[in-house]
Amino acid sequence: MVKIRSKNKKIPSLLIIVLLICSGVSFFIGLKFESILSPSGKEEKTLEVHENIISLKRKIYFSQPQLVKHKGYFEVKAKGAASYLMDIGKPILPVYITVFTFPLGTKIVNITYNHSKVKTIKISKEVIFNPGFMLTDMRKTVIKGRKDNSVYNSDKLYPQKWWEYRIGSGILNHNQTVFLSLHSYPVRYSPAKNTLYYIENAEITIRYKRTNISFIPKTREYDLLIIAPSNFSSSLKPLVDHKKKIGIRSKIVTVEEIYNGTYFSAKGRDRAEKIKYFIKDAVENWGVSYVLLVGDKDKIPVRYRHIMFMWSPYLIDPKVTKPIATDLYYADIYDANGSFCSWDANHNGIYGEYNWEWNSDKVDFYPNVYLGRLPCKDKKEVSTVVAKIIRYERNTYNKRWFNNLIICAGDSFPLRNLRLLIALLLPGINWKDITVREGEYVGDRIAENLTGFHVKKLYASQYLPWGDRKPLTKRNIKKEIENGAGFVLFTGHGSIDRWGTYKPLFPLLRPLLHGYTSKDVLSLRNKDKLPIVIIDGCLCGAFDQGDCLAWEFVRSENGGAVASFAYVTYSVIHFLRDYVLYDFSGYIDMQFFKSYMEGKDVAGELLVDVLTAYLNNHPYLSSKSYNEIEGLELFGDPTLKIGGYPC
Ligand SMILES: [Ca+2]
Ligand SMILES: [Ca+2]
Repeated sequence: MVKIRSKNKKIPSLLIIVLLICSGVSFFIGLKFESILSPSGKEEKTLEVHENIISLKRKIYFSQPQLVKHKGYFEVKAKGAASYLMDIGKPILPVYITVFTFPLGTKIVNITYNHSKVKTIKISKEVIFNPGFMLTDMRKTVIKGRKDNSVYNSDKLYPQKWWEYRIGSGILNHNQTVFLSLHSYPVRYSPAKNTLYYIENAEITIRYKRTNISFIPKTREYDLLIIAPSNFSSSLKPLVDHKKKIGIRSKIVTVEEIYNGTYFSAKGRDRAEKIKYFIKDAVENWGVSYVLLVGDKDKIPVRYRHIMFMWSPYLIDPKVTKPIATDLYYADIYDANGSFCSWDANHNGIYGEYNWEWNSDKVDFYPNVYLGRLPCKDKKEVSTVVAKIIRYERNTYNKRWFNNLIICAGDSFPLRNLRLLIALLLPGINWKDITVREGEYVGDRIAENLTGFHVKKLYASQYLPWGDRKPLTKRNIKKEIENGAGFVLFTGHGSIDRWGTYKPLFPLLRPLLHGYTSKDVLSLRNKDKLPIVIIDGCLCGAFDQGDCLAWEFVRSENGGAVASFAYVTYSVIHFLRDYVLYDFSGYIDMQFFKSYMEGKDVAGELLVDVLTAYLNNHPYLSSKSYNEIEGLELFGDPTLKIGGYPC
């Protein structure tokens, strides 16, 4: 964002700053983090200040659409597009993203969007549609989506507008921030007229003003708020002392103190809401930006949100529409206006509704604090995890083993299913051209983009035990983790206590016979060579339903992990070639490593960066997207310095 000074109303009548940003990114051949995940395109920025209203102008340039022919369809690509419209059954079309940030308290007055002359291209084949996604629950695979004839038989333009925007409030570099994410659709499609309509540039003008509402804390007394039951306090003391030496000022507040109103008067309709109001008070009065919840669901309540997950004519499955736990509730404190975001906007006592018995609550989603949970059930677990965190931060720096990344992956959806699916849904398309081994595809893209790491690929497609890819066996996973690694990524399918994936063509879960389980984690003896574990797969973080795999890694006494990221809920992935990377868990896997490479090396900040990027970069949020956002949990200390501190 362009910073300007506007104190005492002595504002220059006209201030113009022009910036030129050129980001000529290569796309399509050699997919890079930058081209896949970043707002991009050539831009010009201008800032004008007049009276109390500030006008921010930005001109963005779009590439001409490129058509890639398949037998039956065209794919529409655009150089520099940050994302694609991926609505199920509807045409896949490029999206450009432009993100603006302002201090929270800013009021957006209006947004105008002036685009260049509309040009047309006649096309002889239809634009390819998104045939669906897969659920990464290992117990069942859901395929959804057919060509949406309400779009394909119509002469109306898809999408309906040239642009849309999303606004929310989150945290950026410890400051409460308004994110305004503007999504341009420079190519629109009329199927009945066989015509693409496109624009070459657009000038965006955002008019905004500062308000006198400040979100700067009254004091900067503490950095980290630790919320725990009172009997955990003594076990957490060593963590507070350790953090103090580093310069992170921590405060333990017990849930009893919150409910009793010891520090701030207790507000809220139930215990979870009281905790959330307390976090808000701690942010505003103490300057807290990190929050660590210590305790399982019986000790620190879990907020359940209500999303009709599979709301479609094709499938309504009660198992996936039950309320699902989310700790993002505690982190998303403010909406874009700076008001408390209760997650129950319609005040019916049911939180985070989305098409839930026809109701929906307006939820902001952007996290306003860096939050993690250690779902400990007793003091012993607290002591074990605290000791691991302290040893990790003291001993990991400059260790060679940290520079290893282990990627466990396979063909998340074996070809057996895909051939059938593609034959059914996309007649005329050569399946070999468009399907990939999802997990390994994502793993390879991460490996290509990551610098400074030695990547150990454990892939289900491998038979031979040499080369840079080794077979995905329990023995190899154990061996590599015990050799030491900074990160371990599992990408595939999951359930509460296990993760797994498939060999191409073989529907048997790998590693054999039942996937990688909690029992396998307990057998690890990697001691202080503790990785950060990222598990992409349904439910591996379902801490509300038992000892989930992600928590097993962290609470393990003889090794395991120092922190883990996993889904409390269901997760999905696309299966069309590079589109795997543009949404859902494929996007999130990539974004973890992109954010880390960009310097987000504190666990809670890494998670917030991933979630914020997801929200900024996805114009269309479906119930599936909400699962990705709300389901992603950090099991660990949000202030954890990844890679440790220099001694
Ligand atoms: Ca509600
Ligand atoms: Ca928020």
